[in-house]
Amino acid sequence: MATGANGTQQVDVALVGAGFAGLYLLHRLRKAGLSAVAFETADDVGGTWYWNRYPGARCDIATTDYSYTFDPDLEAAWTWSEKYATQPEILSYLRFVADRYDLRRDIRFSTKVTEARWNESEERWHLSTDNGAVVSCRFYVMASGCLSAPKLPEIDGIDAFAGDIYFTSRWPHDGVALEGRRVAVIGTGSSGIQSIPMIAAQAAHLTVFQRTPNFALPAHNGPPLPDRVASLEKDRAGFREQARWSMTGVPIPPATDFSWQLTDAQRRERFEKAWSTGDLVVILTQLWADAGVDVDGNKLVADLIREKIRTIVHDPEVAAALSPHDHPFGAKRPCLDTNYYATYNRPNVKLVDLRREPIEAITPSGIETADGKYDVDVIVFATGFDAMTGAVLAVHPITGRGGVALSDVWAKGPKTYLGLTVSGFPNLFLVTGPGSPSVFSNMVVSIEQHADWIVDRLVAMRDAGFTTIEATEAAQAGWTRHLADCSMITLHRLANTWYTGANVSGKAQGLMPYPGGVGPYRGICNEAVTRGMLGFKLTGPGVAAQCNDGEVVRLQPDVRLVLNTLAEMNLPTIESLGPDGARAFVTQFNATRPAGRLVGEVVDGTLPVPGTTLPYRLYRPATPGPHPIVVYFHGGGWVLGSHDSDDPFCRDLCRRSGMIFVSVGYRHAPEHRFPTAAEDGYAALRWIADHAVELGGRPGPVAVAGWSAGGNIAAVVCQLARDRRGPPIAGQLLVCPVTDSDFERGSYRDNAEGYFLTRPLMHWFWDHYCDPADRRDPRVSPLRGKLAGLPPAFVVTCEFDPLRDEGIAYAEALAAAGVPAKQLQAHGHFHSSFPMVDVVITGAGGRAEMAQELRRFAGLNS
Ligand code: NA7
Repeated sequence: MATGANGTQQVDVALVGAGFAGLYLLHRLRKAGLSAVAFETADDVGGTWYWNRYPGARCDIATTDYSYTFDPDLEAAWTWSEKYATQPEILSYLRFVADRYDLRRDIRFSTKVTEARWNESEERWHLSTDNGAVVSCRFYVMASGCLSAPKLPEIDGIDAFAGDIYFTSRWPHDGVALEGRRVAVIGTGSSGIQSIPMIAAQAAHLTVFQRTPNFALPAHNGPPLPDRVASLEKDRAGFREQARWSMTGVPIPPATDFSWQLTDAQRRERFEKAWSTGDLVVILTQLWADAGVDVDGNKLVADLIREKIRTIVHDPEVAAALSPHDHPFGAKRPCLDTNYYATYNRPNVKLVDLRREPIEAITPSGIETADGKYDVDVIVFATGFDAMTGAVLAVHPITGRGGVALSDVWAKGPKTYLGLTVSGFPNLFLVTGPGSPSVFSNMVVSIEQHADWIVDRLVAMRDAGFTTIEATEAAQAGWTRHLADCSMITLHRLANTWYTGANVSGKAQGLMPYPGGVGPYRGICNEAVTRGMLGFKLTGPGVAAQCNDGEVVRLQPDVRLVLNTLAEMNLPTIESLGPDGARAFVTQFNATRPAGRLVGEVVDGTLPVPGTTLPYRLYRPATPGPHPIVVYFHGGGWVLGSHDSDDPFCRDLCRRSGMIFVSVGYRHAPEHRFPTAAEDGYAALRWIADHAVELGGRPGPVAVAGWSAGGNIAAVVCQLARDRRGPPIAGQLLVCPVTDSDFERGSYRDNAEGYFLTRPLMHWFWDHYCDPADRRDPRVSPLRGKLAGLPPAFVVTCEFDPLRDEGIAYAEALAAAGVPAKQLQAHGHFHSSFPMVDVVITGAGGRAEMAQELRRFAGLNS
């Protein structure tokens, strides 16, 4: 650290905050030989644990996991007294860490940075403060937390109140005497739910003003759980490494069974076990795999929690008011409590439901609602924070390149690259910023990951002679899109919460934390580095500038996971297995999938076609019939597949569309070459259409659908039905169809390798099915057929699929021929995305669109 001629303090790195993030950063920077200073408005370390001193404040991630992991000696030197430590104990821990590593000497306490400005010519940040010297730093790091800017309560008349007002987020250090007093608490998030039982035990009377009920689970606090401590102590390094690559930052592998694979009794048993465990990560991830991603799977959990609330709370009206119905469980931060619901059985506690009687004003004597007047001596606001962006923007104005303000760049919502950097703001880093897992994770694990990533970059830059680093616009735009893709997996989009900015009036709305998981996110951050600092521009005096522009993730998040898993399995190529080997592989692969979701009825049967009979599987919706029929053709390159392989897809579309699906087991190549599959398909279509009523379906035109080679057959049978006078077809759903035998389209080149369906595999399929001389026949290349007069079409293509361009070409050619043809060009998806129903969750929107189009074909209301 140096002082310049004008009294300016010169450092390599300045940072804001002396909580978990700031302390670890200081330690790492010092070890890396970088000079650093941290600014902290408080007069001591602790960050969120310095300020949030309200009664009952505790962590809600178990202390075995809510600890630094960077130094095993530190872990050995500290023992937590409880499973969930109190605020004073966590604050003691952070003081212990600050002392142990002698960090205080680099912290300027009671100092607020009032402005940060990037100086273009010096390529340094200039910081003004309200206490002491101006600072010039090469790098500036916001370690200001996610929940550090309290939200204003937005209620009229606060100043008029004659009693005492307290905020949970700014609780007085010497406590508040509540004995004998009438207290109001406004807010029932974590802070309210933790403090209400404690306040109720002290106050003469407590009135809780609840706007939105929240899900809370008993913490069952006590000593640290012996089995967790034992598994940590058995293999500390392994335990920590597992946490770093887990989804939540806590090494508990998520459940893999889906709710529909479990009986009511099994689900209840799992729930009771989780309830008695008292662990948010357990209840959020251990019940069934669809609890966090599917509204039906989620409702099963929510119903069980609401049942618990009814059991605990004696007054049914109060229980009903405490039961959340407006958001899926987990979409809003659930809380861990100690006696929260039971507190409402106390005679001195009253719940006011603000949905029924909104607050009108605060008066000198208390709170007035639409229905009544509540006189109190004390009002406690547990009204939350301007989360994530607020924690950065509220600190001070930050002005980047060209005098641009971060508040302007983020006016319509935060934009970051990796949640770590912002384009236009060189050498600025955010720790657990918007766009990173942050509050969706064990914060300590995410903080350590960010601090390590930042310091490692600074060291690498120093070694290479670079002095500036800046995210590119393209990388940032790609990350913003990836974040939006990820947000489609979870149910967070269905709730108004501080995760989405909905709790602050006028704030831009959108999911801010990264919901793609801690481990996958860590992999992506590492990948940006190993791919040559992808998405960053680096410059320095005397070295050539480096800019490896691009997007680090272009695939949908779950597609990325699937492809990475497949790549790690190092499987032989399908074409190397021979047809029988490939079929055995597909069968074995399918056996590992979860059973498909329930539909009304599944019937296996056979149907006659010239020369043989074919198997079929019929899926009937659970709703009253008769239902319109969809004739479905499975994928598998005319060589592989069966109604088993596409079973989850058929079930999903049957449920969503409310239509009968009849999946046809047409004959395969190479035993039955072209045109057997097409002719089987046509004959089966004819038979199904003729027997619609016997099959329990609605008479009249059927629709056809198919995926991949099945999409090819579906397209072909539409042409045959037109030319052979029937049967009438209501519409065709073609999902990633083969439509042509031209292997030179761009998508064949772009996606030749790496996306499971490869160019060599497509050649192998074609060679087995069809002689080169026959490949221009419209019965295998429908794009080369006559297209006028065909039924309306919905053509779905995927970005990372060799077949993408021929699908698009078919849709365009249909439209040009006057056929109503709609398209879904699914970005970030691969050839198998849509049939992988329970794995590629991001395909759900596309599947919903397909079902809607099928209903439209059938003339059903959408
Ligand atoms: P939260 O979770 O944002 O909770 C704030 C609560 O205050 C919530 O129930 C709000 O209701 C309520 N609130 C906010 N403004 C008002 C007004 N104007 N009138 C009535 N009620 C209001 O903050 P916490 O401090 O409890 O917890 C933050 C995080 O810290 C927590 O999730 C953990 O991660 C730790 P709303 O839901 O907006 O209707």
